[in-house]
Amino acid sequence: MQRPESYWLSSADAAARIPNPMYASNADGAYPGGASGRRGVCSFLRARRSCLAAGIAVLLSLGVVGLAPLTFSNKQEISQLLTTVTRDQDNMQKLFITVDALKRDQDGMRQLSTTVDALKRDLDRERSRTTALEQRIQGRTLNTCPEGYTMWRAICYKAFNTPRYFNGAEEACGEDGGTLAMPRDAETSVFLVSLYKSVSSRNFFWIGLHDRRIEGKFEWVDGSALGSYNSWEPGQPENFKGIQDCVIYHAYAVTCLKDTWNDQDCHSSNDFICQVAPASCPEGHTMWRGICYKVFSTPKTFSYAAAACRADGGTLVMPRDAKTNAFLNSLYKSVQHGRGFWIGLYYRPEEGQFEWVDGSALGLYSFWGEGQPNHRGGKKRCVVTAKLMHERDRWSDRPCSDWYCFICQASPGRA
Ligand SMILES: [Ca+2]
Ligand SMILES: [Ca+2]
Repeated sequence: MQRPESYWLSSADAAARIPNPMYASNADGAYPGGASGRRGVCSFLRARRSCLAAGIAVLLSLGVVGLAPLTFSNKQEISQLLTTVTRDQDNMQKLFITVDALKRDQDGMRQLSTTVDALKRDLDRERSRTTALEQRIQGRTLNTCPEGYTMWRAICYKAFNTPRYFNGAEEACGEDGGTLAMPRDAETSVFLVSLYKSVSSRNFFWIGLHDRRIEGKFEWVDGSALGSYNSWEPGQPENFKGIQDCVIYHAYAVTCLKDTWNDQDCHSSNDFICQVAPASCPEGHTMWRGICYKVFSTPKTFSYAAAACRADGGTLVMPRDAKTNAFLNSLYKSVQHGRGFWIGLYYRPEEGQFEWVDGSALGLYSFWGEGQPNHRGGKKRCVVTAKLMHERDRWSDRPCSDWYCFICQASPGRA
């Protein structure tokens, strides 16, 4: 419902009649009421509109004039600030990317480190396996036969096709450190037959069996009785013409049974079979190419080291060729990681040359380090295989009074 216009007007008038402190200080002093009052207000506003407008204009212009430079510089700063913030944001993003990448790298490094650790463990395992294998190989080489001999049940045998009397054959076997062969069982007998057949199938071969002491009482050359086993050809031994006291393998026979025993004249010339106990090194020694070696880990002066080797039945090592030299280095490294070891080489001023401890000359082979030997006539007269990084296992002359580990060599013994 629309209100009548008079209501609106009267409301406006009522509003106009409310005293306003803002204008209380006006010169008019009071507000006029009713229609005449409304007119008063309008005239009042009209009278002052121009003044207000002018005032506002002045204020605005003052504000514009005063603030203009400020706003401009702020804009610049804000713009710069915005640029900086944007740049910083970019940088932060880059930094985050870098950090992520670094984290990934770190993870990668951790994985790599784990892999390296695993590889190290593998390497260690392989090393111990290699060492174990080397020890097994060394263990095998601890029992070796002389050249040309074949091992059978822990004894070395060799068939010689250089005919000798029984005594001569015994001597030949003795030169190899053994005796004529003593086949005490069927298996060994079978082995010996195959062995001499590789040399000759047409000869007789002496074995270490005889009845030289008491006729008909056969015994082995080590003095033991024949025992229960024998391989006599039927009808043997018959001591033909009363002069047959030594026994052969009948390798070649037309009318007789081949590869059986027969007594023969000891002064007939026949091939022969020798047996030798395998060579062995004392405990703690390693055999290489028929020589026993041992690393001594307590450092001594050259002369004390040489004396220790003599007490051990040998000498300081004399590596006369590259392979022996390399073997000694590997042997040393298998037990020691020190700065080197004495070898049996020293300078003889009276001879003006280096000699081995057995009195032999140095020879053609040497393994001197760079600039070595460097004090021939001075204090440095004894030789080490030097182990420092730059010395690379090469020979170097040092004062004989220095303390080094050492390696001794000795001949293997036969049981
Ligand atoms: Ca006889
Ligand atoms: Ca006979």
